[in-house]
Amino acid sequence: MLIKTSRYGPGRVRPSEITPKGVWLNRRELLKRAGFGAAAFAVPWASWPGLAHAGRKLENLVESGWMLDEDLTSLEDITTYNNFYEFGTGKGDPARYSGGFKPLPWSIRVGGECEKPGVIDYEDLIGSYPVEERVYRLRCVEAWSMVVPWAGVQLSEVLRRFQPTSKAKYAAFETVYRPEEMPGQERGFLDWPYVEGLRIDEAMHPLSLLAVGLYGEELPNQNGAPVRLVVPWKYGYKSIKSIVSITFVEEEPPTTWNQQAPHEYGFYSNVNPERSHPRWSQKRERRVGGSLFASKIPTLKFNGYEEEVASLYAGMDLIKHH
Ligand SMILES: Nc1nc2c(c(=O)[nH]1)N[C@H]1C(S)=C(S)[C@@H](COP(=O)(O)O)O[C@H]1N2
Ligand SMILES: [Mo]
Repeated sequence: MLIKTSRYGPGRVRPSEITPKGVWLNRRELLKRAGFGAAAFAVPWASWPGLAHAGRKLENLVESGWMLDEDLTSLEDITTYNNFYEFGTGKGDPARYSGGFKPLPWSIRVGGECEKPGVIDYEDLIGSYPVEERVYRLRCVEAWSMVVPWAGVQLSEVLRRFQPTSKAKYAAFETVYRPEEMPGQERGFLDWPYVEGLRIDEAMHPLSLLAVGLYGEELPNQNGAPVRLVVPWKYGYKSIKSIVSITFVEEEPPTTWNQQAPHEYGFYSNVNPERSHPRWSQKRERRVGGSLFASKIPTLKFNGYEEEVASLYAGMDLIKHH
């Protein structure tokens, strides 16, 4: 089942190339194309077995130019095959063990090198900025990938409100620390809380998304409720979940996986088939949910967004700065 948008060719569709009605698929249509009938659309997540969080339907979703003409990964696969070590290291652990996590109410502290440090409340976030639906690939360093219909707010729009100063060279992100709700945090899998960082121009790039939902509903716990980052040209682990703070800083901030294994995970972590990882080839990837016998597909440089983001790294050695 392929979404026919041959007019735009394979791969990403650029906003400038589309007429909103031409490519836009409404949610009902998205679900159908992902293999759900119209009936499935009416079933709230609460009644799905094994799903940890029943999300509200997001109102007023805005059409977006950032779509892909690829089969969407099913909601079930997106919500049962996760990396979220706060709930365990197994792919099924986040769906299984995140039921006690209470994402709402929620707010994010924003501070550091900015004129107007403050707090942004979740309801304010989804109420004051356009919440866009964007279909992105999530490419994990472990050589699997998914195609996800995210809903989210462009990160740059939110960051601008706090007026970063000229000293804001990077943005540092932090996941919530709540061992009583996140059983993995009782164990030493990683140094908690999980932290990530972007260079400021990466954070301000229009592709960078603060995701608040998928398939038109609020994020389930296992996918990083209620707010997580999605940076589609970087490996999945840069997309930090359940964010409680964003800090503008002058120096490159520490990142969890880089601290854990510096030679395996660099600060930039751009999807790059040319730069091998000691344990997983980065040349090809397996689509989650596909047949076990399906052949792997080639991994694209910058996950397919070379045209949009390559200029951010002009002159940089991306093997050294991996
Ligand atoms: N806080 C936190 N964020 C995280 C992780 C994590 O363990 N903890 N795992 C990362 C990794 S390795 C990947 S591949 C993606 C997976 O996102 P998904 O479960 O929504 O597919 O989340 C990233 N964000
Ligand atoms: Mo990952």
